Amino acid sequence: MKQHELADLFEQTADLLEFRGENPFRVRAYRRAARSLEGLGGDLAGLGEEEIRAIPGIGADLAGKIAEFTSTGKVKTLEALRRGVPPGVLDLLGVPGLGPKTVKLLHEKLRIDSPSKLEEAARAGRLRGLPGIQAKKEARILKGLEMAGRAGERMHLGLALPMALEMVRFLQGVKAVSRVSFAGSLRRMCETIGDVDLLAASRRPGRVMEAFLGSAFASRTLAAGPTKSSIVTKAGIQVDLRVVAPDSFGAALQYFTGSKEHNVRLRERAARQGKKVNEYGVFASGTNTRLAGREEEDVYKALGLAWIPPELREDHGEIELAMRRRLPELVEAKDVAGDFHVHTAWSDGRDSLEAMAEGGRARGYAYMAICDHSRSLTVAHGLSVDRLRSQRKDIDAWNRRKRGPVLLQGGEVDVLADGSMDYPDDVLAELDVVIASIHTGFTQPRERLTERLIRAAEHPAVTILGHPTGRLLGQRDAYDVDLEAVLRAAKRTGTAIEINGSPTRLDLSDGWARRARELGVTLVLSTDSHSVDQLGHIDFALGVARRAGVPPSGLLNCRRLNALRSWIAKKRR
Ligand code: DGT
Ligand code: CA
Ligand code: CA
Ligand code: ZN
Repeated sequence: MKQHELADLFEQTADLLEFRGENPFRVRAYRRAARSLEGLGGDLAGLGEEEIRAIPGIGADLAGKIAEFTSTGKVKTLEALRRGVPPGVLDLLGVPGLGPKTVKLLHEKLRIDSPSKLEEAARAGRLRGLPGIQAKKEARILKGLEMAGRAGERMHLGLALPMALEMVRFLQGVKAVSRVSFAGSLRRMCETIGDVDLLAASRRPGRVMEAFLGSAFASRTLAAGPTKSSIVTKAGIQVDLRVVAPDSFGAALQYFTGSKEHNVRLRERAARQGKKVNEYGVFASGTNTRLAGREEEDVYKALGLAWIPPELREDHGEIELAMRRRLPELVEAKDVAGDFHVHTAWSDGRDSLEAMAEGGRARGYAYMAICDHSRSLTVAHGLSVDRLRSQRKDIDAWNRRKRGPVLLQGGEVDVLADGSMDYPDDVLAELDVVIASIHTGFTQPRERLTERLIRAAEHPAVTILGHPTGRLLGQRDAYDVDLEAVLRAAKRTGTAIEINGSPTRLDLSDGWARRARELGVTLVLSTDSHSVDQLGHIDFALGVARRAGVPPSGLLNCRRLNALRSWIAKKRR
């Protein structure tokens, strides 16, 4: 199955030859060979010299290079060609939408030899006026650069998880596949993901690879081997697929879920017990007898451990806890009785209050708090006191229909610059739930911001502090606040702290959620939904809570409605 790798190599060779202005016939020969190889079923390694020569577009010269590649994994003359151009030019050739002719032109006319220089020139408008480059082409180049830049960045769960699930479903439909899972940082529900790791069990790995590489997901092949391949999707996301024998599936799933640090600890433990763990199974070191491998549970059991949920596998003491059978009871999706922090079209949500309620109903929620923005947040159509009271009528009307979920009227009420709330106390008292959030004035000094949040926590009507650090993953850091002091204030005042499940926030982070738990602060999972589909973001909040070791008893969402109401009332008394 090396032909995909080889096809990419030939394709790159054609680009390099074209960049150097070499004979167009040679360029075309490489491109044609690359296309033939891509279209080839079966395994190249099994073919003899004669059969290789019979492939359309492969002459004696290229057949020799293929033979060299299958035996040594590289082609010397092509490597030399690559070494002959500045490394930045190779990067330029990899920018989506930028062909070798344009790269050559840019290099000759403007001495551009790296993506960063190209971006600079494009932004300064220096590309225009080159033959064939107008505003439209310039915009396309900038877009391509942006995509190329993103390829190296970490992505958030909202992008990675739906895509991985789609690929898992696709692989489940492949006949040769018996089991599929995603692994790696995604299975551990890390807040950002470097690449997506997929694992499949099959007795015919070649078939699986063929289906995967030929699927609509793969826009570019990075590596193609008999049991391991890597592709890049159109969105620039790298996906690794490994195929293992069914009786190694559990061991491989354990191995490729990581984290690396967790696996190192596990191997150390195994060594002390005279055992060996790898992606094929657990073995007795002396005799090489296989002790486990088919199921992940068995792998842990063979080492005298309880199965450890993937979210805890970060070498934060979980192996010790598994040994003593003291792992925390982690919250599960079924424990979540409702969502807080749900926006509707009354403020800046996309969907109507009724649609959001129906969405909660479809999720089987017992209750849901509608928390639209407060009056000063005009950019988000924050509700005036009058509109807030009109909304109450809609909420009452829904509740009279006696269709679940019970709606609570809440508000996401802005904490103003001085720490006071954006509605008067008598209005706050009318609300069933109050989330206090900061949306303006992030740049206040640390003491002011900390004071501001503590003052909000001290307000008797405030139930929850919303997205407490204001961070936006990859865009905006947490604001400068003494979170430890805020958490202590939350504990002291009986205020809950939100774990905001919006994949661009995940605010609290897992580390701070763990700290909140240690301090005995009650946490709340919420989605900050602005549309029905975003109600699904509860899974990401769940991921944070599980990584933080939070049990159902630590969450406001896992209480029955009556218990919830009395918890809220207690602070208000
Ligand atoms: P990422 O992709 O940066 O978000 O993080 P991971 O954890 O998904 O890392 P990745 O994709 O490089 O590898 C997936 C898993 O494979 C990793 O969590 C543990 C396992 N793994 C990878 N390389 C090694 C290694 O050198 N030693 C061990 N023990 N495990 C490894
Ligand atoms: Ca990964
Ligand atoms: Ca990987
Ligand atoms: Zn908000």
